[in-house]
Amino acid sequence: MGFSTDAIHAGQTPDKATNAVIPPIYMTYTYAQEEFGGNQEYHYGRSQNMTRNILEQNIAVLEDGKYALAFSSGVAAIHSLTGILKSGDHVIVSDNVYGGTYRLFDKSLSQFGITFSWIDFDDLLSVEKAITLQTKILFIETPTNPLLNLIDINRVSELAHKHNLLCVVDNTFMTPFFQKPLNLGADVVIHSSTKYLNGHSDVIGGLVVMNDKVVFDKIKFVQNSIGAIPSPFDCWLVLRSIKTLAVRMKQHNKNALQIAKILSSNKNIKKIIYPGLETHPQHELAKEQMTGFGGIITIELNDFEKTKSFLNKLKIFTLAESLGGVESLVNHSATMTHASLSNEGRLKIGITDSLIRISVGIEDVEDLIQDLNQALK
Ligand code: P1T
Repeated sequence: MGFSTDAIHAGQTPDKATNAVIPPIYMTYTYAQEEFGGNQEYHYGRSQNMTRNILEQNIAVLEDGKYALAFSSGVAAIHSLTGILKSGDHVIVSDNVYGGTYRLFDKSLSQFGITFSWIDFDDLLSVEKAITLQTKILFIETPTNPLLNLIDINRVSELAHKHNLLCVVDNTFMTPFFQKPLNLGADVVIHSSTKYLNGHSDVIGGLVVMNDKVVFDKIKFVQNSIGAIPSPFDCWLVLRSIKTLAVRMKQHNKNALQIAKILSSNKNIKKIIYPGLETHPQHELAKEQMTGFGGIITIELNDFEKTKSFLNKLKIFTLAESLGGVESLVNHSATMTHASLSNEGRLKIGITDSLIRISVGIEDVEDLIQDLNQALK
């Protein structure tokens, strides 16, 4: 099936009770036991919920995976994945990831004896050198948040498998519409479904997709043990939103590419990063492992004062954390999404105080261009 056909139908047969075309929101947390000691599938809502299961089946198909699990947020998905580790285990992470992922690993999980190395995955030799007998996971985001560095999923997966490790890819920025990490060799895909998958800035959610039953069983056990599950209503909203994922992603991509090209020649911008521009150092890799370039553009202005004034002058672009919604947002990474990194840590990877992440929405592009131009002036 084509992507949109799957997005609209996968996992969703008419409801058995009424033939409802749209899956119902199974708003129940317990299920009548047909007989004492019986062996039925549904017992308790933390363990099983039909609306959640449908969402899980849907995203598994879209990512070309066998199994999926849904969580109450993207970080809950990441946390549950790392719940399969034990004290003493080691994870190698790309040096630029979402600030909340950094905080979870560096400030929270490290307290439980799990160790993390932060490496630039452009240099796979350094990654290999950092592997120890305790290493269990290579964890990457590509493109990274907010610097839009690309990481070669194929090569990282090969390295992971050479050392018997799991290659985990956070695919939030691309979605399976533009990038399918499992087909490039990755073992596990992570999503913050809060972003493009839901796309309407009204749900917080996370998803994990994989092919290996052993890994699935372990994460499912953690999901049930810690209870980081989404509500049936949130699952239903994400399912509904995924039906339009393809049309939204095409428009995000089209708008962003047009805006990136125009901003490239704006003298008030010191640096512009967008994988769809030929000036992006990994533009060739972008064309190889992605089928589009996404809706995020990162720019650097000349100084902090001009950055503040630019952010305050925008009218359509809203200054807010998050990305991937139909409405355009701007984010000041240093003080917002990546505030949990130290000043030095941010500067080391290139998140300066003049860096702005633009999430290009699907409004009329002429309005977006005009808004950016007036604020840049
Ligand atoms: O917010 P939550 O649903 O928990 O998702 C966490 C997360 C995971 N992975 C990536 C790549 C992300 O960008 C995020 C969340 N990011 C933002 C809130 C942001 O503004 O960048």
